[in-house]
Amino acid sequence: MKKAIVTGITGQDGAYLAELLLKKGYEVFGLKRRSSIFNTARIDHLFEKDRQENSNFKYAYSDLSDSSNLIRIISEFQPDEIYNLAAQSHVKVSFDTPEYTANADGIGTLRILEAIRTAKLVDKTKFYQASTSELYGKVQEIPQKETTPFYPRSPYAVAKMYAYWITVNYREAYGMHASNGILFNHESPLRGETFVTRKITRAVANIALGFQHQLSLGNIDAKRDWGHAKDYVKAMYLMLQQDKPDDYVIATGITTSVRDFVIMAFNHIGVSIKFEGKAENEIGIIDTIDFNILKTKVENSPLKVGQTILKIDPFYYRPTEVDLLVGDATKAKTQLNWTPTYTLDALIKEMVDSDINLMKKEDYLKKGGFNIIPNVEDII
Ligand code: NAP
Ligand code: F7E
Repeated sequence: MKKAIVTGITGQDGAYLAELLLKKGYEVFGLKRRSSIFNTARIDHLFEKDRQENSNFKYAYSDLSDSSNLIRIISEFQPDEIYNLAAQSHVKVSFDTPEYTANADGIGTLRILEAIRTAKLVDKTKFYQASTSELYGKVQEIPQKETTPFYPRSPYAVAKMYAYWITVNYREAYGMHASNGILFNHESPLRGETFVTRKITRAVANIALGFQHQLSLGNIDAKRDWGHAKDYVKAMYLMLQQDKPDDYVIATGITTSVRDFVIMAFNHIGVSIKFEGKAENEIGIIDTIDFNILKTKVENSPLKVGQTILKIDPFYYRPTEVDLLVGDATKAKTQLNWTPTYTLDALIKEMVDSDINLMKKEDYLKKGGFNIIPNVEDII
């Protein structure tokens, strides 16, 4: 039985990757940092048959800032594969916490690589680094591929740039099987609520149900290449099954603006939007409602034509923005035999439907109701 360590097990990708590896018969050891509240919702289902001695899914407390802990865990578990998914992964937050982001996202990767060396597992343990399309930042080429020069535009991207190159360096210096997946944005119903796609699909659900009146966004003209996280964790797994380590772009090759994502998400519940005004004064207003569609999603929705459901709030602007990302995944397609299976339309449908169901659940309202008070919504 193969053994894998997954850092960032409580995150979106950690949850999907753990599920995939368990299905493939792996023993999975998830690493989780301490939290003051329960935050294992994304992986609780993996524990179902668990808290039993013989479960293939276990986790331990760990933090990328703690090398002795990483050395101990890696030495004891002797993994065949390590997937380093843990990170302070929010680009805007990295401008507020640049030093912490550098420590966790940059030096954290070095700590794992050094732990592999210290544990004398250089020839046994294969390593995956969660690199990112944010490395391309102010893009030097369209579309971006493995050979496109990097131009990071945030403390997050600069930290990830260190992690990218230290992974390459340990591969070249020590012959480690260490690979970078340069993943473009990938989303799902499990996406963190403060990333733009989930913020939008959650708002569509809340607005349709009458729990929230408006959605506040920053730069809606930014363009991203959005795929489904389920497809992207398969690519991570495939990289570590290759005879030789390498670096791969994982992307759909299609770019869409945040504005168009909003339009598509509302269209899914039968609502079309028109935009008025410019820059900070731009607003989104309900233009038409197809009640036949809306009724199938939310009965008795209070939505009305003419209602303002979107406003621009400069709070969400970034000091330096990444305007456009679109990836060329030809190398992954030819060498890993990887292809994305979800269209953006299918991804949005899944996310909006999932959020409507989530918001409708009475127990969710009782437990997490504070999350959907409009004023609180404004800060994410
Ligand atoms: P995510 O949902 O934000 O999950 C990040 C995980 O890292 C969480 O489990 C988080 O724990 C953990 N973490 C944060 N700081 C830590 C620390 N100091 N020590 C240990 N664990 C820590 O991110 P994701 O979307 O799953 O992304 C996975 C990885 O891929 C990240 O490295 C991200 O930067 C990278 N990436 C993501 C995308 C994307 O579009 N999703 C694209 C390219 C690269 P808590 O649950 O306690 O916060
Ligand atoms: O922003 C714009 C924002 O935060 C996307 C992370 O997983 O992918 C992610 O980073 C775009 C940006 O993702 C809001 O300015 C407008 O242009 O969803 P996001 P991101 O910054 O692309 C990469 C590949 C990673 O590696 C990261 O870990 O949307 N935008 N208004 C907004 N963004 C947010 N979050 N909130 C807004 O209100």
